[in-house]
Amino acid sequence: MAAAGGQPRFPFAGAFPITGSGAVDARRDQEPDAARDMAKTIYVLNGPNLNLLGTREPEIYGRATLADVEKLCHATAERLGLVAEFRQSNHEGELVDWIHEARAKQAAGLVINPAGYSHSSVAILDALLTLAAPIVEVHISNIHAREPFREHSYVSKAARAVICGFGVHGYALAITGLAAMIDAKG
Ligand code: CA2
Repeated sequence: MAAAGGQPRFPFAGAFPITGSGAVDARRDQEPDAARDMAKTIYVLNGPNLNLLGTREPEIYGRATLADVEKLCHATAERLGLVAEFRQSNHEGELVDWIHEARAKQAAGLVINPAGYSHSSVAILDALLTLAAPIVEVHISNIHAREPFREHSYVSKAARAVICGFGVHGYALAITGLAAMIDAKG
């Protein structure tokens, strides 16, 4: 997990009760019922060709399908008191529209695997830069250990954190980290 340049390394560190004193639970207990009961929505967006996950290149991407990843994201989000809006598109403009939707609906955060658009899309970067909510970029493979053109991601500039190389488990890690960022913000 790498924090983006210019950001504090672990801005959400305070979200974890280090001593086991139950600090987080204590703070939640003080919140009004309505606020506590209203689940926050996060968007989980997936770029081109990820609909084919599990059908080829298992040595790079594993055998899980996108439906498996969706289940993992819903389960992880639910465990953390969040609701995941999970989507995939092969079209750059549709991904941009969904980022605008996340902004309009005041999503609490966004996880994105921009897939091939990571390495080419200024349009997706520009859309992400309009979001105030935290963004976590995720890649199934380790993009730094592959072809040189995969090493650079335009999207990373807008991301609070980047996760790569953990396989599809990276989505669960991304949502867990995002939840801590959201919690730290209050
Ligand atoms: O490692 C990742 O998650 C990537 O974002 C996946 C992209 C690739 O262009 C990025 O460099 C890294 C590729 C998505 C295509 O995924 C498929 C997986 C299995 C079968 C077919 C496509």
